[in-house]
Amino acid sequence: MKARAAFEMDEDWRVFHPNPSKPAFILPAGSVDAHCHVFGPGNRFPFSAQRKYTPCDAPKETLWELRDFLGIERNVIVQASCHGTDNAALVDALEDAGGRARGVAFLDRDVSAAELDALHAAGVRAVRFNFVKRLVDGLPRDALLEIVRKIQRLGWHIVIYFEAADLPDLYEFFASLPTIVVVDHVGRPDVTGSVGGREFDLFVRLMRENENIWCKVTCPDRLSQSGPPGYDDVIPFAKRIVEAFPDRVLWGTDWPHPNLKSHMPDDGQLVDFIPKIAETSELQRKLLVDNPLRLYWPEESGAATMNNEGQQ
Ligand code: 0GY
Repeated sequence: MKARAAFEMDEDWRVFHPNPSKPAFILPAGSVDAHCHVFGPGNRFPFSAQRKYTPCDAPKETLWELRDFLGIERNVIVQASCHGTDNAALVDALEDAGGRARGVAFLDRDVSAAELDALHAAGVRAVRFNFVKRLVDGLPRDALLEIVRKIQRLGWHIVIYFEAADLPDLYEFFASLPTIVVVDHVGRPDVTGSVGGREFDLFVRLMRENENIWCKVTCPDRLSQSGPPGYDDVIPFAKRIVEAFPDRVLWGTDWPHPNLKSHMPDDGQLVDFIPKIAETSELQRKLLVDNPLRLYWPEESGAATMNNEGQQ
């Protein structure tokens, strides 16, 4: 039998919360966790040789337990950089989910049509481009565009991860992308700056001028300086986006919270963050149910269907 690699998580790795609290906020029926990950298990799905961190195992079974405990109905599982472009753990989770999960993959530029078809059949609906330098060695833009050309026939969209300080350099490239584009983690603003300041205004402008650009209002735990339980300093940033673009926002837990060094969030508190940034039941329904269904389960969505340029 082929020997499997044994992985030791990084010494400073923080393992996900062992027993999150029950949230006070009751999620509406049909809520989607639109950003979460699975890691390994490493002895079954080895981590990438190019990875920048070695996490703890975070298997699909634990994700399903969290889903059920929090009152979530579906998941969008995002390929994490530690698995590189080997999407096997992601596909395994999607196949186990009985239609209740969709996926976002990492791809090589030479990915074949048959590989894409297999990913689509498993439930993948998007490709992720990561521009966070500490996490990946970036791909050249012509490679990204080659991948974009390949995914368009499947109606997939693009998920981008970048830090706000890098947006000025990336703005025109992002604005030129032809599909729906979903931005991770509110565009990672520096929340010690002003919500009406130049840096965050640039991100708001990107969304205002490009109706195909969506945003995940995720990871207050990752963005906050004031910290748990309330993550109060992140509220104005996420709320501004939810109120300005109610039909283009998504929410997720980010479980198992890769690379957090300051603390490990209680996932129940992350659910209780939602009504602070989406104050009405209509905003909450769009954020948690209507928008993710329209994007990831359009065949089940009651809303008008969209082409993948975001037009209804
Ligand atoms: C996240 C955040 C991070 C990690 C990754 O792919 C990844 O490794 O996304 C991070 O370290 O900021 O999206 O979960």
